[in-house]
Formats: sequence, C-alpha cells, structure tokens
Amino acid sequence: MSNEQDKTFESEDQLELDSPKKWATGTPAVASSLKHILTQAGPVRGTKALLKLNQKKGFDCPSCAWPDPDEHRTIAEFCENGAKAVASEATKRTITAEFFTQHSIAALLDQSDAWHEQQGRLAEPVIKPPGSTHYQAISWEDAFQLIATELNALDDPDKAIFYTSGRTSNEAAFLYQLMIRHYGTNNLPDCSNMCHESSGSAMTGSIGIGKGTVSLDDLYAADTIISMGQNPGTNHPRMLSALEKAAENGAQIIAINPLKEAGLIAFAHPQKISGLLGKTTPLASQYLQVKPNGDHALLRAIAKFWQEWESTGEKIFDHEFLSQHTAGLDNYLQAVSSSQWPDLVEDCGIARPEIEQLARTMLRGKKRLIICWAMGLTQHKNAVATIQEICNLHLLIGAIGREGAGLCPVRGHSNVQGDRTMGIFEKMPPAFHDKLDEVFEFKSPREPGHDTVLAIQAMHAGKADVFIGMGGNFVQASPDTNYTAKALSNCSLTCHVATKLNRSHLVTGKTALILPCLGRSDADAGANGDQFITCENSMGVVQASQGSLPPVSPHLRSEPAIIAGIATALLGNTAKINWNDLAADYDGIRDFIEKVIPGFENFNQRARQPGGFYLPNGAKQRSWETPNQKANFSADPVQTLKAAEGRFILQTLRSHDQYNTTVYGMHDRYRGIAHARRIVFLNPEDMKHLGLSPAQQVDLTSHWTDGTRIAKRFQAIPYDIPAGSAATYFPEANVLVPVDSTADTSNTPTSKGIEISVTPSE
Ligand SMILES: Nc1nc2c(c(=O)[nH]1)N[C@H]1C(S)=C(S)[C@@H](COP(=O)(O)OP(=O)(O)OC[C@H]3O[C@@H](n4cnc5c(=O)[nH]c(N)nc54)[C@H](O)[C@@H]3O)O[C@H]1N2
Ligand SMILES: Nc1nc2c(c(=O)[nH]1)N[C@H]1C(S)=C(S)[C@@H](COP(=O)(O)OP(=O)(O)OC[C@H]3O[C@@H](n4cnc5c(=O)[nH]c(N)nc54)[C@H](O)[C@@H]3O)O[C@H]1N2
Ligand SMILES: [Mo]
Repeated sequence: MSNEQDKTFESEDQLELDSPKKWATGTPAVASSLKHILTQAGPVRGTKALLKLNQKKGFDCPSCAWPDPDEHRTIAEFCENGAKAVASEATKRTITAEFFTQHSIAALLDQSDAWHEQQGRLAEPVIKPPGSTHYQAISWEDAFQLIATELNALDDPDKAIFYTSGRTSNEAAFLYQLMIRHYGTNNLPDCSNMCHESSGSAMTGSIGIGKGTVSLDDLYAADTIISMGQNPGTNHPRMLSALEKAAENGAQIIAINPLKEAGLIAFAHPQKISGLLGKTTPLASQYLQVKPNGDHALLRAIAKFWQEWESTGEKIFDHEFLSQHTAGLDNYLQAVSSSQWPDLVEDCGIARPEIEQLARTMLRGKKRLIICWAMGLTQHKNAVATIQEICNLHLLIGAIGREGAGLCPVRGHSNVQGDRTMGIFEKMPPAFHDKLDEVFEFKSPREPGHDTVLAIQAMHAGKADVFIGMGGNFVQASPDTNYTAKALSNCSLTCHVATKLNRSHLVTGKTALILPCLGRSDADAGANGDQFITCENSMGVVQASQGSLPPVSPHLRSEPAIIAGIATALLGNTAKINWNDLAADYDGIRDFIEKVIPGFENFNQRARQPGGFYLPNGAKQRSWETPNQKANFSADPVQTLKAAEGRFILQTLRSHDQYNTTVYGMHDRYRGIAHARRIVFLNPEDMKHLGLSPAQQVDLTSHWTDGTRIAKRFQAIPYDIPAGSAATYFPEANVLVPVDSTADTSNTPTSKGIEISVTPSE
C-alpha cells in the first residue's frame, strides 16, 4: 500500500513525558478552558458564548451528546472540552477566497490538521474547477446550479453519496433526507456508521430500540454503574459529575478498560470548591484492565457465576420478568454452560476472583444496574455480540425498564442520535418510508443505500460519482485513509458543507465545492426572523438550541438554507414542499417532522418548553418493539481477537486535545503526553522484548487478508497497557485500518482491533 498521506503529518521531536494522572478535571481544566476561548474568540465574544452554553435559553454544546440536568443547571454547565469546541467555532479568524488564492490545494495538503484548524472559520463559498490547482470564489446561486447539474447528469441517483456528521440539527437533517429521498436514493451514510452503529444493531435486535434506556435520574439512583470501553474524563467530562453524584448516593462504580484512564480513577469537580482545591472523589471501586476485546468473555464469565449461584439456590435471576418479557433464555443458558472457565479467564485477562467480585457487586441493593459503554466496545469485529451480551446480563436480573437500571450507550456527536431519528440512515424501517410517502405524496426509494464503508467502496470502484458531505471530515474519519482518498478523488464532484477547513476539502473530485455554514453558537437570522434548532441528546431529550454570536461573515448560510438552495435547483418545489419557505421559518419543518415521526406531537410548542421533552422509549416501559414483542437473548459464541505471535492488537483512540479529526493542540494531559501526537503506547515488558527504548521511533505495520499497510515514525511510549496490545491516536493511524475490516452486522470499521507489528524505524 502506498503511504502518501503520511507526509502531511508533522514529525514530532519535542515530545515531553510526564507520569499519567490519577484524576481528571479540576483547576487546570478550568484554566485551560478559559485560555482556549480567550485566545480564539476574545473576551467579549468568548464570555458571551460560554454564558449561553447548555443553558435553557442558550445553545446546545457542539461537543458531546451527554445530557444536561433537567433541573439546577450551574452557570457554567460545560466542560473544558466543550469550551474548546466552542472556542474553535467562535474564533474571529476567517478563511476568505483570498486565502485560497494564496495557498494552492497541494500546499494546503502539506500542512497539518492542527494548522488547518487554526486558520479560522470558512467565510465564503469556493469552487475548484476541473484542472485547477486552487479554490476560487463562487456565488451561492452558481454553486447550487452546479450541484444540481452534476446530480442530474448521473444516470442513476444511487451514484450519489450524501454523508452526514452528527452536529447537524434535527431540522437540517429532516430537510436533507427529504431532498435526498425525493432525488431518489437511500445513500445516506453517516458518522454513526463508524461510531455507535454496533450499539444500534445490537439493541434493536435485543430490546427493539437502538437507543439507551436511562435518564440522569436513573444514574443518580443506581446501585452499580459500569463504564466499559470509554474515556469520559476526555470525551464526556460532564458524565463525571453524574458519576460523582451517583457515588455520593452510594453507587459502586466499576471501570473496565485496558488503559487506566484518569477520569475513571478519580474526579475533582471543576464547579465545586472542593474540586478547585484539588480534593478528589474516588470513582472506580474496581478497575479491571481487561485485555483488548476481552469484554465479551468477561461478560460471559459474569453470567456463568450467576448461573452457578442460581443453581445452588440463590435468587439471582428475575424469573417473573424472564417469563413475562423475554425469549431465548434456554438457548442462552446453554451457551453460558458450554463456555469454559479457562477460556473465559484467558480471553479477558482478568483473574477469576476479580470477576467474582464484580459479579457480586452487580447484584448489590435492588440490582439497580447501569452499564455504560462507547467506542472501546463498538469498534471491534464482535461488537454486536458483545453489546448483546450486556443486554443479556440486564435481562437476567430484570435490570431494564425500572428506576436506576438500564442500558446506557454514551453517544458521541451532539446530535448524532437526533439525525438518526430524523431519517439519516441508509436503511430506515418501512414504517418511516410509508409515513414519508403519505405526508409528501411521493414514492420514496426502498432499496437500502450505502453505509460509510459501502460508500467508500462504491466511489473507489467508480460506481459512485458525486459526494456531498453535510459536515464532518470524511477522509480523515474513515478507515484506510489512502484508499478513501483515492475513492474521493475518483468523483466528478465533491462538495462539503462545513464550518472549518479540513483535509477532506483538499482531497477533491474533478470539481470541488466548499460551502460555509453557520455553527451552533452563531445567531441564525432567517428571512422570518431569528431561528432556533433542536437536538436530541444521548438520553432521548429533544431541546431547543439558539446561537447568539454575530456570524463572522455575511456570506455564511444556515444548513437548512443551503439544503433548500440545492433542493430548489435540483427538484423545484412540489405541491407539498416550498423549500425556501421551510428554510425561512423552521416551524414549518417542525410541523412536517411532527407529521412523519412518532413522539413529536405538538413539536413546535414543546420545543419551546425550557429543557425540552423526552421522546417515547418502549424499552423504558418494558414494551418491546421486536418482531416477537419480547426482549431477546442472544447466544453468540465468545470469539476474542488474538494477534499472531510477536504481533499486537492496536486500538486507535482520542487524545485530550482533539475533537475527532479536529486537532486543537498537541497534548494529552491526563496520559502525561506533551507536544506529540505521533506516538504509540506499548507495555514496558513488550518494549524490552523488542529492544526499544522510550521515545524511540518505530514503524507500525498492519496485517490483513489483502496484505500490509504501514504508518512510519511513531515514538514508542512505555505505558500501563496489557501485554500484547498497543494504542495510538486517530486520525494519524487510520492508514492502518483496512476498509473491509468491519464489525459483523453493523459494518463498523474495527478501529479498536487491528493486528500490527512494531519495528524500529530505519
Ligand atoms: N473532547 C472530545 N469529546 C468527544 C470526542 C472527541 O474526540 N473529543 N468525540 C466524540 C465522539 S464522536 C465519540 S463517539 C465519543 C468517543 O468517546 P470514547 O469512546 O471514550 O472515545 P475513545 O477515545 O475512542 O476511547 C475509547 C476508550 O475505550 C477503551 N478501549 C479500547 N479498546 C477496548 C476494549 O477492547 N475493551 C474495553 N473495555 N475498552 C477498550 C480505550 O482504552 C479508551 O479509554 O466522544 C465524543 N466526545
Ligand atoms: N481510527 C478511528 N477512526 C475513527 C474513530 C476512532 O475511534 N478511531 N471514531 C469514529 C467516530 S466515533 C466518529 S463519530 C467519526 C467522526 O467523523 P466526522 O463526524 O466525519 O468527523 P469530525 O472530525 O467530527 O468532523 C469535523 C468537521 O465537521 C465540520 N463541522 C463542525 N461543526 C459543523 C456544523 O455545525 N455544521 C457543518 N456542516 N459542519 C460542521 C468542520 O468542518 C470540521 O472540520 O470518526 C470515526 N473514525
Ligand atoms: Mo462518534
């Protein structure tokens, strides 16, 4: 495999190491938030933005999807990393057409992702005409016409790909899918395909809904909370406040993670004096350093303990719940009895007494158990089976659909869950299509469309020619960077609706467009006055969000306005739809959402309620929308990923100074890393074995059925990580993830389970 992408990353030689931290947030976090926002946005704009962040009359944080408290929000209801995201958006620096005259696309490609991020907000629509080396200005109307011409030139609507990243509002997402389905395709890949798709697939099969079943109040009432495969100190910092409150209320908190993540060991609350003084609340009562991908084995081992205890007469299982609500129990119990102790212990890497302790803790009190999880579980080959094993455990003890108990997939992007609710999905259920057809009097296409991986493969094979991205950074977020870059450059048109410059804008089709849009914190003055949008958080609460900062350029348009522009040029108005009227007043879009999507009754009125409203969730009421109307056990065999002798299982994760592909800075404070991103964490014994000294440069080679992929010049860092495993940052390591190495059923790239070898660099 070629490795062109590598040259575009800075080589790091100023690495500084410190010991990893044992607690998260607190004073340095507050200081860091302020520094970011003041340097980017200035004191007036910065303070205005922060005071509105996550307030009932403010805007929803563009960072993660963790919910806001229903009551009692503090003045500063945000975290350090939310402040970084807002600072990045609220910056006063701009990229005008003049910037692109000065920098060729090739020259921009040579700059780092962190440099792209620092150039400011995209301020004018620009085009790269065929054969040109530079972007240049284009009017909005010409851009819309050009997109319509390219799309109309395709002999099949399925040759167009319409990607969405999870910051898009409900209103924009609904309008976008409506346009795309009128155009005639279900090619609606989204970032969720690379994120919680495995959770959605697993839970839809098990409990009939692809969403979590708990609220913040459930967390506060839980007896036991398990955090598996997630790093909340960096990625969901406000979750730590909820965990702290749960711990104060008596919950035991257990962390299951190959790495000792600071935010899970202990927590200093940044908004309380004790936190400011550095007093920490110990969080995890048990910290299990599972082997990578050992989670299914660990969960199965817990079931095995419960089964053994139940057979000796203890009352472990909730028999009433099991007989009334579930199917497949016998099959599952058989699978549990045929799983062998030595295999389970070997696969998860946790000693039997420790598993026993955990199995006991999970039965504490009224068995009010909540398991939370994120990418450490979803991005593995057997992700769906592992998450279904979580469901199995909850079903055994009836820990679902009652206070303090339930399932908690912790979502990533702030509106990724809402986008799905609005129909951003390549295979929406028939009921959604039926309703859409009825309300808009047309026939929507029923053939399932491409997800992210299928879309990349189609473009690579020349079977798709137009790529339109509603936000996101497709080339950097997707697996197999070089393969994906080739796929995008095969297109006749690539077009990105975006707030900030990123590498996907520079890997162009024959013609390319960058269309600058308003962000969450910007005031959105529609033709009919100021508009607000809505988002759905990780716990199914829909609430309004209204930005207030004056846009940095008069040329910015809102996402709905851009979609309306494209749709008018492409499709014209229909009897039911006047696109520009809808974009002028989002109440009209919300009226249609109410007609099509269950749970949005009186949407316009309830969206204006402070704090918003909860969407219905059958599983919370123990009503199962599965084909057999039961909650279903799954009995998949435990299949743990194992590396060949001398090789490692590599996971690709986030540093503390990034938001997905957006690199804010070069530090990973809690892990003790400064001034470097091109690093790989390895077990000290493994390093000794390989004869590597700390910070020595190594090359990483991934091994897959079609051959090898290589990423050069990473510095090896000795770290407390299970022997045989390795960790490095994405997006730098995406060159190593083969496009067709994906999870069963969900087709999510296996970004946490790549087999690599490590060799000293030449
Ligand atoms: N500041 C900030 N916030 C963010 C983001 C960001 O980039 N920056 N991204 C947002 C998005 S889109 C998402 S999806 C979330 C992501 O949130 P996380 O899922 O927390 O993100 P990752 O950094 O991928 O961390 C994965 C964690 O899983 C662990 N892990 C890896 N493999 C395994 C395994 O096999 N088993 C177990 N048990 N654990 C494992 C890793 O050690 C790591 O702690 O965060 C969201 N919030
Ligand atoms: N190896 C590896 N790969 C991964 C992951 C991993 O853990 N490991 N994680 C995966 C996950 S969980 C996810 S969610 C994906 C993320 O994939 P994406 O969502 O595609 O990537 P982001 O980096 O979040 O997108 C950032 C860009 O979005 C644009 N943007 C920001 N705000 C707005 C807005 O309001 N509107 C519009 N139109 N644009 C906006 C900006 O231009 C910015 O450059 O990456 C996936 N890729
Ligand atoms: Mo994500």
